[in-house]
Amino acid sequence: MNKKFYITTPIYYSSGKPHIGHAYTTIMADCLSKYKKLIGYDTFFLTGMDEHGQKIEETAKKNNLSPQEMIDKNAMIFQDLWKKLDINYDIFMRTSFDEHKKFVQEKFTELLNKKYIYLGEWKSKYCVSCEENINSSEVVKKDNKFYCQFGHELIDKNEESYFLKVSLFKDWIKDFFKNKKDFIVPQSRVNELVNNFIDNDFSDLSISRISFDWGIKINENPKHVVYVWLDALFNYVSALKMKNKFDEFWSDKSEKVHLLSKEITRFHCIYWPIFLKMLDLELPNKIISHGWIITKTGKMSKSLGNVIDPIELISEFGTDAVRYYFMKDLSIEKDSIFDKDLLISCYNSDLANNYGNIVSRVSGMIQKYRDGIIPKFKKTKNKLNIDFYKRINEFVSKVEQCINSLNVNIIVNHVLNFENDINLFIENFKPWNLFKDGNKEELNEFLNLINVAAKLVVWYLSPILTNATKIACDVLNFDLNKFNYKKWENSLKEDENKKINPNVIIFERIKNKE
Ligand code: ME8
Repeated sequence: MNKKFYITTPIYYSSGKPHIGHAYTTIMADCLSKYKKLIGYDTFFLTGMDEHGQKIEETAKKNNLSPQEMIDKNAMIFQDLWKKLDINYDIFMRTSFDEHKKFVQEKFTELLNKKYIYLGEWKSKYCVSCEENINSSEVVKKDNKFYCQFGHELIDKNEESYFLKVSLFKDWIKDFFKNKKDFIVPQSRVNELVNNFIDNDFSDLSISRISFDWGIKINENPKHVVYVWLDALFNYVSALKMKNKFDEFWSDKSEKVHLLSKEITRFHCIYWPIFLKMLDLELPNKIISHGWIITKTGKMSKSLGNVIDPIELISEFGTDAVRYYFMKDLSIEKDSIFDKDLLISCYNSDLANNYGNIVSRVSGMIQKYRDGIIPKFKKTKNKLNIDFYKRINEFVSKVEQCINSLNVNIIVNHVLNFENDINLFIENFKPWNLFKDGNKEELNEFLNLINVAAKLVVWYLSPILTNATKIACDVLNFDLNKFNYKKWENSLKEDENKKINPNVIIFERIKNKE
């Protein structure tokens, strides 16, 4: 039986259009899902929309739409972007699905029956934009008004509410973090969570609202709707139930990973494990909390007018360039500045000069020296060939380790080093001299080796470069699905007498505008 891998993005708020931050997380989840598939895992990839709550209700009203009209419209806009970015999710989850609503209601009842829920009075400073209570230590006061750390104005809440007894689990969650060191990536976020939230006023969580009704009604008391974060987090499990994949992908045998950025780490790392623990459900294995994409003028925000539209980027540079740049240049650990000039130089150096050039050189040399036919494979004693043989083995031996690190930066660097070594091998081997001297056997072996090396590059970047892969496979006459990277040596024999096609330019260099 294949190993299982479940990856999720956050389900995005349905109150606005997607921007490059949403695109970044979703591309990363898509690549990780495709990488795991590449090494033989069964995968399930979830993305979707968070469609309830006060923010959605208020935004719809401002736009003269009903909440349902707005969420339907925005779900289509997000799905359209994912199509343009070649995102292959297994479910586009929406919290307005009836199955999800029923699931949340059932879990609420279960928590009520287990006596983890009580009715009380909720008094708090609340951020509607973040849909979050703000602790007194985090409130920013300015001109007698109160704001959250992101500059959203806070409102005073004072209403009847159900509470979840999360405070009972304070020691449990701290121990959990202590014992499971690799739960949160990067680990530097753990101290932040413990100091800012767990050791600082960790009180029971208000989990219902009565001041608006765009949410999931609580069966036992329908004037209350479920707090949007409780509703939203449950989607990760309700979606699997909907698709009959729960036993397969939420079991202790499955690797379950949530991908998100740092501002919502608290909900995923503290509250979500506590909800699951209360319900005796499996916990996720890992939360990857990446940094933010910011611009040269700071964090993206509508009011600053510096929001970058992913659709414009795709139409300017193409899907592959956007996917590759995001995966190579943006970091999980820290915030990264999005910069078009960096995208262009990354495109030119890595995609046009390296990837495209390797496919082109291999095809060109096989055309020139062997009329486009891959020669018979025979081992010789040529030292450069022997060393390169070892280099391929070294590359292949680290593939699984790199993919299992779940860090696409590491994966890309691994292939970049290999690409550099392919180019170096060609420069050192000087096939043009052997061709002139008529040294057939060593030249043939060289052509066999660079053909398989190019195939490995194309194979290894196929989860990121969804369009270029098709073109490169066409040029190299390469069927990705039949390729077994661990048995790469077999293809030296299998490819004998195969016809390589003339090269086409996969990535045209972009000229800098200046
Ligand atoms: O928080 N840089 O939804 P959301 C990198 N509905 N990633 C960014 C980003 C940026 N500048 N901006 C957004 C919500 N993201 C909730 C989630 S999950 C049960 C509920 C990405 O629409 C990043 O993944 O505000 C971040 O965590 C997410 O979008 C927030 O999306």
